Amino acid sequence: MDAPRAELVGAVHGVTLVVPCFNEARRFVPEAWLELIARGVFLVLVDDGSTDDTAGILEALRTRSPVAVSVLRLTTNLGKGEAIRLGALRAMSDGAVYVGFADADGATPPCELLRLAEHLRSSGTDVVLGARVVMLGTDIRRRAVRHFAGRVFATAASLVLDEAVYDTQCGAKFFRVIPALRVALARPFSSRWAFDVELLGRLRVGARGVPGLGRASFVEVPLLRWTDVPGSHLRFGSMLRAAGDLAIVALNLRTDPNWSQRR
Ligand SMILES: Nc1nc2c(ncn2[C@@H]2O[C@H](COP(=O)(O)OP(=O)(O)O)[C@@H](O)[C@H]2O)c(=O)[nH]1
Ligand SMILES: [Mg+2]
Repeated sequence: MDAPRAELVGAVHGVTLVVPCFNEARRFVPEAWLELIARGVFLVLVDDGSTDDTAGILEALRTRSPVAVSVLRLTTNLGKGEAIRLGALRAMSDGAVYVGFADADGATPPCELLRLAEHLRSSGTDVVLGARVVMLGTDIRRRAVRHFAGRVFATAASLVLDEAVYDTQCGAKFFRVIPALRVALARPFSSRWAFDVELLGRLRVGARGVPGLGRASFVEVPLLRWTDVPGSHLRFGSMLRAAGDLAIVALNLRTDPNWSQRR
């Protein structure tokens, strides 16, 4: 069966995509990111303390496209969540209207990233999450073990967030730059392995003087294509730690003074 076709939509302005990169020299394909740049997307490439040639590869892309690409280099490995948080802070201080993030391995193709960004721009919602829903008409290639582990995790994450979220862990997400996002990203995540859930929770509860986002501000958009690219850094132990992190996120949310007032 042919893969479903998703056309590249026209230019989407004001979008900066943060790409966390940890030892991605072999999986980072510059051409894919150039497709996004050609559509007006800005990139913040975060080298998360890589020890391979990631730094050189990211710098080469920046040299090819110095206006659209910036590189943030972390000297030690801080983990995906912190890499994304620091990249998003950079994007926001550079004036991004919408900030997204996507995995460096190209699991979500450029046309799908553009479709998510366009959905955010045109829909009036504040957060758009890519969802890897395996159904007729989609081409979602994920190893069975990751699929089922992901389903268990997403079910637990939904309980933690008290919201039915199908896929909290998809690497492709876009956010409107609004005060709730700024406060959600203002301090480091307490969880290294469940930071996506922590971020969604922070957006729901807000902070003093900044109301959290209501349920209607979030939408999940099923992806037409997604591929589990070989060479993952995630180990079985990380999955176990993610479960522990979820418990911490749940506790933090339940003890937040704004939790009971969320809309
Ligand atoms: N696992 C891991 N990924 C990181 C880290 N820092 C950044 N990343 C990035 O997170 C993204 C997802 O990584 P990957 O290993 O493909 O995880 P998977 O897709 O969940 O199997 C990639 O862009 C990585 O480069 C880190 O410390 N650990
Ligand atoms: Mg991956």
